[in-house]
Amino acid sequence: MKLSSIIKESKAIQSSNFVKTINNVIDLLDGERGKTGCLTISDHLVTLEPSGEALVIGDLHGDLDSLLRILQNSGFTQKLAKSKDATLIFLGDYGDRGTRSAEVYYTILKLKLAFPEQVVLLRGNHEGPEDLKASPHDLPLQLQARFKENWIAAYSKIRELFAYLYNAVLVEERCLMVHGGLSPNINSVQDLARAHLTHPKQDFLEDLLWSDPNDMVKTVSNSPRGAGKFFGKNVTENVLNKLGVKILIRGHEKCENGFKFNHDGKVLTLFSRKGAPYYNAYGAYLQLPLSKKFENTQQLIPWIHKF
Ligand SMILES: [Mn+2]
Repeated sequence: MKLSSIIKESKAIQSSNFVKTINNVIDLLDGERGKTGCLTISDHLVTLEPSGEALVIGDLHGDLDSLLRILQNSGFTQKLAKSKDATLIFLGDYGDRGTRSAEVYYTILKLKLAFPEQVVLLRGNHEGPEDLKASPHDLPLQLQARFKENWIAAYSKIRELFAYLYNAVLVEERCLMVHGGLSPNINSVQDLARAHLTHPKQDFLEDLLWSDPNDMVKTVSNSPRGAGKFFGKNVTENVLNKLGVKILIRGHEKCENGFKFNHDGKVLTLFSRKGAPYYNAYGAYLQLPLSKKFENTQQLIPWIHKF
């Protein structure tokens, strides 16, 4: 697998091959059950063995250059090829806003196909269910400009893919990773694993994809996003406790420095893209040693890389 050829391919790909690639990933995700390499899959929850290293990448929103830079700077595609306990985790929000949405989707899907047991694709709110569409959602326009009259096939196939993406990653006794945030009534790992099945009766999926930590909120309050909630430190402590983990790693919010802490360091936010329309000064990603136990995300500073 050569990263530079995938990137080159992603810029030249036709609608039919784009659709074929998505189909291959849907088949792959549909068949993932139980133990597969270092991953254990139950419904839409991935549990990771606490060994080796994970590269964690936050929101990309159509920023292909940052994705390429992160993979090159970290040397992680070589690590994936060399060692089975290297895991690449994306926190969701691959498309919309940036101009290279199709290319970003294509690249992450090719990485999943190249290293099926080592790549985890989480679901972001921009990959949400039909009744919770993010706005503005310019992916359809980008696909139209890109694939002309064949754009509808590409768009309906990628919407089909969204329903197969994972809700959360759990590293036992260590950390939880989701795109957005926590739901106050989550009691068990099954609530995470089955959130897409209990939606919309329960608000678990909505909160995992949409919610934001807030330091001024005690429990929960309404979110200006129109979906999800603001959740307070009490919710973070309660839910992490119930899941038997110490810290939460998530994306979803623009960070001026590429990352930020909330809830006295119990929550780390990563934002891994730059440029329009956010214009944050830095993007950031995390290279996490999975065996180490961290009580607080501020202890992760040596493993957070800014660019
Ligand atoms: Mn988001």
